[in-house]
Amino acid sequence: MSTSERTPLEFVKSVNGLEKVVLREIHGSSVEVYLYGAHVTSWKNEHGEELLFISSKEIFKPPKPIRGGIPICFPQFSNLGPLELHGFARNRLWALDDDPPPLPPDVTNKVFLDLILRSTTEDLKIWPHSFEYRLRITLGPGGDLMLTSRVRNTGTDGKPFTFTFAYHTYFSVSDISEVRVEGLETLDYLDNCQKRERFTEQGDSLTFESEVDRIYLSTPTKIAVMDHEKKRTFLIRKDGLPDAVVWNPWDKKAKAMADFGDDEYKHMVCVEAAAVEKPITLKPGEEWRGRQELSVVNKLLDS
Ligand code: TA6
Repeated sequence: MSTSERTPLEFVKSVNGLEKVVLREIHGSSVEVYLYGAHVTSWKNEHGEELLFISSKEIFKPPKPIRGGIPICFPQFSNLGPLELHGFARNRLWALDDDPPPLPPDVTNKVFLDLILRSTTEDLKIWPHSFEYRLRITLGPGGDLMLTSRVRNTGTDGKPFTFTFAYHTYFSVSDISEVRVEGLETLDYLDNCQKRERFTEQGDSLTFESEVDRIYLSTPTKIAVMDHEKKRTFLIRKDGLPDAVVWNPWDKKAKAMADFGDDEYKHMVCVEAAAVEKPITLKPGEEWRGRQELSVVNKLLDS
């Protein structure tokens, strides 16, 4: 069924003429998505409270990726390959996907948007693999936000390709010193602050007192981000994405980023559903799916 038949979507010309799509749910929650990067820049609950962080220094000027929201890191996470940091999907213009192949049935009153990115001649020069990347963004009846990615190898050269991936979600938090991440206890992680050396998480939960930039490996499918000051818990459920990246730049790195306020590190944390340690390989005609579901409750839950 086509996007236009199914969902009451609003198209808005935004900063610098960039187009964004607004999804609204009858109870009041909403999501905003830029076609530039298929980038979710806003997710609000039924009371209109913003749940994602966007930098006040963001200028929405391609080819710079948007700082905040949910950047899509594809086909490369970080600098783990020859491409620009986090790949190119986050700074390409995506198109509406009018006739996507069906996905497993959803609850009927969900609002969703289907976007597509195909490799262009220019992209093939820097990453010589033909692909079709379909992204469905769904706002559930309770205000839950689901992102489902389907990547297909459309190459005719008979060759497989390999990629790494992350939904680089920036959650909005009241004060980073009041935040705890649960679900990563006892797991191994690669520490980006220490040359990606491998460590084992020792704490009962992860708290923040300095820069954190870690790739937790083979994590459970459910992770909780608790904001003690707000008495709010974000729940991340993921599928097809074994790893989880946790990032807060802290003060020094925050000051070094032109598109990030000096004190904004206090009000964000990235917890990213990812496939990093074991890159995904697709043979011609094969498809990969990676799904993240975000929900929020206004109390402190156990993960
Ligand atoms: O996901 C964490 C990370 O890879 C960090 O190392 C940090 O550099 C961050 O992403 C932001 O990357 P960006 O390219 O958006 O500046």
